[in-house]
This record gives sequence, structure tokens and C-alpha cells, in this order.
Amino acid sequence: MNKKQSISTLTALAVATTMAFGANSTGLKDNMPFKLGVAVSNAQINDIANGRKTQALDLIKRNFNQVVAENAMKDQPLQPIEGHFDFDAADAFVDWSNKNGMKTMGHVLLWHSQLPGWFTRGDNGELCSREKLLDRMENHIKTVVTHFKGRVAGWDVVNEAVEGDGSYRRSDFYKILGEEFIDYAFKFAHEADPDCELWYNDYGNESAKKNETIASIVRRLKSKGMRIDGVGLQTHIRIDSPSIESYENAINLFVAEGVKVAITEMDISVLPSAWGLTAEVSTKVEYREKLNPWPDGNLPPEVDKQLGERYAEWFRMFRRHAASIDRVTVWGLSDSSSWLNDFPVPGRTDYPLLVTRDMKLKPWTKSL
Ligand code: 9MR
Repeated sequence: MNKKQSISTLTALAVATTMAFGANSTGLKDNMPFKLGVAVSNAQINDIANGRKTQALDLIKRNFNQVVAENAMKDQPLQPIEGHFDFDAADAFVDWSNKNGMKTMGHVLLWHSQLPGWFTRGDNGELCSREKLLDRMENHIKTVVTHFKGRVAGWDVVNEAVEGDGSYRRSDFYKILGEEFIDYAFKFAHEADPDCELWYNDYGNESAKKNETIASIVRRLKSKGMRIDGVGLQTHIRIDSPSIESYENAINLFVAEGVKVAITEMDISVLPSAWGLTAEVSTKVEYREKLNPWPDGNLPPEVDKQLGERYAEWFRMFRRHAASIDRVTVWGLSDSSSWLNDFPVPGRTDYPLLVTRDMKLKPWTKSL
């Protein structure tokens, strides 16, 4: 082999290696039959916007090939005051993720939470008229979708419109427009960008009743010839519940409606359930301590092992449905930044994610 030949052999090898391991070198994403995603926090987006290089951003690039902003693209941050859009943080995030070749999802166009007060109300706090709400929805959705056109692969168009008992959530949107607020939201999004994926997203899919209503939304939109690409199952679960079968049933149900599914916000809380807490003030401290059993940031090895096994079981189920699953996204990078540390009880120490507080991949992530 002459020098020229050996250089071209080396170049070919380098290209093949890059292709095999992905542009951002090997990590968890390279072992998955679907995209592996992570929600990016406001603090991380701030680092991106300021050009800071951090361990967190390196970990994200190496291990994930799909991202979504945990908060920065919700209605409140994007249009805090009617008519005043602020895209700075979101633009920095989306440009960064596009540059790094990650599938970028938009979260969220219409959600009853993190919604600025002006959106559904009049000057005196009363519900606004039907026409006013439709006008505001159309303006917000079209402005936002158009702004990110070609840079965001898809949007959660509507989030959490259905209750656990299968009824529609009595949100302001619902009170003013009825269930058709969902149809309007999908219509406006599609008109703004016909190429954009449109998703419905919700939590608590262990409820068959909830899933039935979501499936009926999919059917309704499809029967009107409208676009809906998939249903997102948030998957905020616990170490001991719900059952994997209940989620597998949900996946089968939605797939039978002819749409894709995605696991959009996965985390597994290891802390005791706080629901049913007494309101009796004198018992508060005792309850707080009981509810926060591992406050020093060290999870006992046997609980960590249980957590790893629970993640592995769920990923085995996801792998079985890989042909229908667009992505599996975890709701935050490391335990220190999880929303679960402050919800529903503020100031706890939870361990729900794939990366430890000292920014190391948990050893059991190798088995996912
Ligand atoms: O993780 C988000 C947290 O930082 C915000 O304070 C909260 C605001 O309501 O929203 C959290 O993310 C939610 C997501 O947008 C929709 N599904 C439930 C998530 C956890 O509450």
C-alpha cells in the first residue's frame, strides 16, 4: 500500500467510525432502536445562550439525539404579554440543537398551566369570549409555529386535556370552546407549517378511561381529515407503580388508531408518595422527614439497584414496540435538576433520572 492509499484507507475508517457512532461520539443514544431524548432546563439553555461549555451540555450531546425545552417554549415565556413575543432563549436552544443534529421537539402550544393570565381572560378576570380566545389561539400558535418552521420537527399541540376518569379537563379552553378547542389548535398549527409533526401529549396513561378519550380525539381529528402524528405518553411514574402492562395497553390502543407514540417525559420517583398527606399542621415536620428519606444525595445501593431494574424493564417493553415508538425522552438530565425535587412537596431529594447529582451516568444505564 502506498502512502496515498494508506491515507485514504485511514480517512475511510474515520468516516465509518463516525457513521457507526453518530456525530457526537458514543453514548446511550447509540444503543437505542428509537431516539433517546432529554428535556433541557432553563439553566442549561442560559448556558447555551451565553456560549458556556459545561459538563451537562457535553453529556447531553454525547448521550441524547433528541431534545425538548423543559420550560422555555411554553406560552408564558414565549408571549408573557399579549402581542409581545420573546424568542431569545428558545432561539438559542433551537439553533444549538439543530447545529448538533438532534431532533428538536416543541413543547407546548396549548396547555392550561404556565399560561399567561391574559390568554383566556378579560380585564376583570372573567372568561373571554369564544371569538377572542380563537383569535388569541390562532395568533399565538401561528406566530410560534411559523417562527420555528423548519427548525423544530414537531410540536406538542395540546397538553393534558383529559382527566383520569376519561372526562375532559375543565380548563378555560374547554369552558369557552368545549372539546373542539383541541381541533382548532391542531388546525392552526397545521396551517402554519404543513410539514410539522403534530402531537397530543398527556400523563397518567395507566388509566384505560383516559386513553379511550385520547383515542377518540385521534379518531375525531382523523375523521375530519386533519393531521395528527402521534400521542405522547409522559410517563412520570414511580418505582412501585403503575404496571408496565397498563402502558403497553395504551401504546397498543394508540397504534391501532394509526398514529405513532412517544415516551415524552419519563422519570421514576423513588420517594414515598405524598398524596393523602394530612393537613394537620402539627404533623408536618414528621411527615416531611418521612417523605424525604435520603436527603444527603446518596441513594442506598439496594434502592438504586431497584430503580435500575425498573428502568430496564420499561426499556425492554419500549424496545418491543420500537417500530411504533418515535422517541423516549427523560424529563431532565440529572437528579439535581428534576422538577420532582419540588413537587408535590418542596425541598425533597429525589433520584428519578439517568445521571447522578455529581454528573455521572448511573452505572445501570448500560443495561437499558
Ligand atoms: O418540569 C417543569 C417544571 O420545571 C415547571 O415548573 C412546570 C410548570 O408547570 O412544568 C414542568 O413540566 C411539566 C410539563 O411541561 C408537562 N407535563 C408535566 C411536567 C411536570 O410537571
